[in-house]
Amino acid sequence: MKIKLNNMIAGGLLCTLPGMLAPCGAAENQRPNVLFLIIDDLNDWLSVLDRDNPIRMPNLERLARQGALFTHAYCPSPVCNPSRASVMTGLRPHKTGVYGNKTDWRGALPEALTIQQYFMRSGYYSAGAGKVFHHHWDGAFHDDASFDDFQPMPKTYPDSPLPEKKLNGLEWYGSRNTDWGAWPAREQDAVDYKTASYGVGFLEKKHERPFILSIGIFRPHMPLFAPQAWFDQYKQHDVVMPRIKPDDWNDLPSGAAKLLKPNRWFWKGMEKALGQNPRAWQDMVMAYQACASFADAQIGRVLDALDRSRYKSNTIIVLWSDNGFHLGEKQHIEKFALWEKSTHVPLIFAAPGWIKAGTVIDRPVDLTAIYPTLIELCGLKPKNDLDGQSLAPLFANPDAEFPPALTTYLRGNHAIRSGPWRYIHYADGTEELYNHTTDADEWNNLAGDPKYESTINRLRAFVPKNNAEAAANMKKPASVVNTEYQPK
Ligand SMILES: [Ca+2]
Repeated sequence: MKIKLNNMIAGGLLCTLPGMLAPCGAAENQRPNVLFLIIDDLNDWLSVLDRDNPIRMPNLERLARQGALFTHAYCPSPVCNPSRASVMTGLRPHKTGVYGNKTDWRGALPEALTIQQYFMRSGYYSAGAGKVFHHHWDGAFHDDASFDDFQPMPKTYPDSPLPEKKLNGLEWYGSRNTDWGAWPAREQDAVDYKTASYGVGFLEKKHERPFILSIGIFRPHMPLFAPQAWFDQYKQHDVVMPRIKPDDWNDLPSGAAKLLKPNRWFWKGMEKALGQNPRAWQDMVMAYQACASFADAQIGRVLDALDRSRYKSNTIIVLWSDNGFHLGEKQHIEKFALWEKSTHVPLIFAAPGWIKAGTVIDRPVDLTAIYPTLIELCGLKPKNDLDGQSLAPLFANPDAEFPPALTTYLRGNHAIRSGPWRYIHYADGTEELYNHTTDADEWNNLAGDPKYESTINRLRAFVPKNNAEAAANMKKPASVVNTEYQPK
């Protein structure tokens, strides 16, 4: 792999890793900046991962062309809070007990240094906006210690259901969490527009110190609201729908049913809604696609600002989504599962002059690799208590050996992604095995077939033996009223 040396590292003291150059020991003001881009609930149905996929993401495609695209990246946990806590602390859920969306991650890990804190202690200025840590209960899960400056998210939904939803007469739409539609009227009023604008404004200013800028885009998280222009990109009559096998649940073990039981409210609600409005599912899928493309456009505004800025050639970019999202696949909507749709996410690194533009890495990896990778890319002192390992060997050689991807949801439930295989081991000992070479939809559970015994034995060895007790949940702040539309 040929690496072009440019002004990003020309001023630093160089050290050579296999196939690459790193600014090791560079003085603080010569270190590269970090643009840390997070998208919420963005799944893998994206043009950046496969040109045939229906969700158009031109700005993610452009970023991938500038750096390294991981085609098989997986979240450490398929839900916001444990995934973000794990990525940002570099610690896996089964080590910390941070398993759920209500777990008080900072209370459980008072001493853990987040990526942002570690960079701050290394001389960086940390700025951020939007949804960086879990955003529930009006920012109760946010971490002030990780930022010198932060712009929180404004409200992400309208005050009441949109007029056309009232006309439909669907009671189910009364929950703002399951709502969708064209809103707000002006793009500038959308929450993610404001978050991206913070990033644009930051990049237009001169900064004396190297910085880590964290931009957390909220869409396509539910509720699925985006301005009308993004709906106009998708035509209702030919919206591409997910593939579903009617008897898909027949070969699932008890562990899957137990894990999913409390989390199928959305699919059940959709089944009910379809009785009243046969287009409800299509409408929802189209809204997800519109919101994802809107998120892409906001990422594009930040990338444009970086391209125009003085930081263009000395900023490392990493983009990731905290978890995937089912749009009906496996008779499920939302995340909360250990299947491909809940766990497969986009991951892109770009570092001008260092990572070869257009690198494609097919090895399965998980997002606990982000923390040690950024440390290595920026030449900071290694941190030895992180659970993941740096992706640097894969930038140099996309076929290099790398540990399988591990995803955990609630205590004792794990998924291993290795080569073409997904192996799931539930807390009750039951299992699933899928071969993605022949079954990308995960319709045929191969666990229990004696033909795959040696494969399962090999994959089972990667399942953690010790699972931390669940850490305590956060107490809901008294100021938080409810999550439904306020009655008029
Ligand atoms: Ca999420």
